[in-house]
Amino acid sequence: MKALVTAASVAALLLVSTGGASYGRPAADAPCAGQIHPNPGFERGTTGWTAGPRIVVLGDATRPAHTGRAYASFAGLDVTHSDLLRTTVTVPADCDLTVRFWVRTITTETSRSDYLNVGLAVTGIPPKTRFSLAFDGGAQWRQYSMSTGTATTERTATASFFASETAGNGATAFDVDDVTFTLS
Ligand SMILES: [Ca+2]
Repeated sequence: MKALVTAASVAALLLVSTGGASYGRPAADAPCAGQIHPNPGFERGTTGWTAGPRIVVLGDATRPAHTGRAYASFAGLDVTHSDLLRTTVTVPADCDLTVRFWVRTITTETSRSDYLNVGLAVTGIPPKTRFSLAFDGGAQWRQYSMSTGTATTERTATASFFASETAGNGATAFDVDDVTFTLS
C-alpha cells in the first residue's frame, strides 16, 4: 500500500511538473498533488525556512549533501545551546501532507545527550514531536516521514527541527537534506 501511494505521488509530481512547464501551475484542478516547498534541499540557502543563527548550509565535498550541493547542518560544537529550523506550508482541504526528510548523524558521543527533535504542528492538532534523533542515528543518510492526515478545511502545517546540544560529553552534528512536502 505504501509503495503504491509513493508511486502515485511521484506520478502526480511528474504530471504537475510537465503541466507547469506548459501551462503554469495547475493548482485549481490538482490541489492534492505535488511537492509544494520552494527550497526542500537547501540549494537556495535558507530561503523558505526560518533558521537559527548556528544553522549553516554547507556545500562540502568531503561531507556531501544527500542531493545537490547544500544541506542544513546543526553543527556539533560541544557547547550548550539549542537551534530551531522550521517552515510552514498550507495544506488544502481534503489533502494529506507527507513530509519526508533525510538525516545524517556525525558524532563522537556514545550515549544520548545531544538530540534533534522533529515535529509537525497542524491546525487543529496539538504540536507533536514525531522523531527524537540522537547519536545512534547513523553516519549514512536515512529517510524519515510523517503525515498530517486529511481534514475538510484548509490547514497550515509547520515542520520543525529542534536541536539541543550539551557540552562536555562529545559532539553530535545533525545534517538535514531534502525535506519534501508532498500533497496527496
Ligand atoms: Ca541538498
